[in-house]
Amino acid sequence: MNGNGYSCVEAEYIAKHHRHVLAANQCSSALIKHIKASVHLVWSLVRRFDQPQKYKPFVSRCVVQGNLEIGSLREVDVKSGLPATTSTERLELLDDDEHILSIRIVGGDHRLRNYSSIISVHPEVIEGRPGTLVIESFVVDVPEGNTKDETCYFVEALIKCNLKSLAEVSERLAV
Ligand code: A9S
Repeated sequence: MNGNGYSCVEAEYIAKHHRHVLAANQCSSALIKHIKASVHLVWSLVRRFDQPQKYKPFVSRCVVQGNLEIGSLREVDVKSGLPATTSTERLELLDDDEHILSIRIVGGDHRLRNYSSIISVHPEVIEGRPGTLVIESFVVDVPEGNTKDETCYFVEALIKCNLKSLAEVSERLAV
């Protein structure tokens, strides 16, 4: 499998769970992370819509109004040094059977318009032990004055940081 390609298994999960309808001025991509921890442990971190700071390194604070149901909104404050300070995000899907979380960004002082993402976690065996395949996909508007590549590169860099941190937190807890 080359650096840009997906394995058969990954491509199957993407086709099944990571369908995005793209408008003309949007870009989309899917990132993969293999984590040496059980899917139960990784999902317990990913599913916490109310506490993204459990693993997301850029999040400094998160407040959810009401309880965790489809349509709930979270106010995310992010750390200094980023081209943003806040993001308002809506819970679109939280499936504890298929292990899929989907959110939509509906507000904030950043430049990600019409951003929605899907993260799914799948059991796999890594070096003979329980592991987790994480897939995170997104779709977002390409801002005026930016190219699709620039936009994808920016978002992919952030998501790669999130997934690297998810792996570190999960693997530390799995010891
Ligand atoms: O947190 C995620 O799941 C993914 C992204 C791309 C979040 C990005 C971000 O929170 C910043 C980190 C603040 C960067 C938002 C919404 C906008 C940014 O510019």
